[in-house]
Amino acid sequence: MLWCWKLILVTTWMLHRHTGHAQEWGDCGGNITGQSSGFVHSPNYPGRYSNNLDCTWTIEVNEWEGVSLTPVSFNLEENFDWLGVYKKGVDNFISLGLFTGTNFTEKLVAWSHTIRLVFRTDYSYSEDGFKIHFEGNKITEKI
Ligand SMILES: [Ca+2]
Repeated sequence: MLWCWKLILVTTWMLHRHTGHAQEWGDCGGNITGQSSGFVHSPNYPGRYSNNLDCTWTIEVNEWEGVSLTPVSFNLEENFDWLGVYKKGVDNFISLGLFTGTNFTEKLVAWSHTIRLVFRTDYSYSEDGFKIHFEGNKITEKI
């Protein structure tokens, strides 16, 4: 019966790719694989996020692609709540930036098919949080 499940999984995967249906992830962290694009947002978005959060999302697109991130909205308590972006290196994750306040970069392109988002909030005060679009893009040339 295993082949049957595999068939269902592959069919589901193909349907997602062909319809371009944008899925959204809003739990505190998770593993996102087999998606060419989608959205990640802070828990309770567009409402305010909670205090003392420590959420990690790992996003993996196709092996020959790099992940690009584009903010839809971004608003964290400046200097106290942070979103870190990391790309997968050979044997660890390498920081691409730490973002706070409303200062997420316009577009972030990682030359890696696996990236990690880490969202940490302190013990008091919160803002509306973030919603970020991710997409796998073919890496044609490394400059
Ligand atoms: Ca806070």
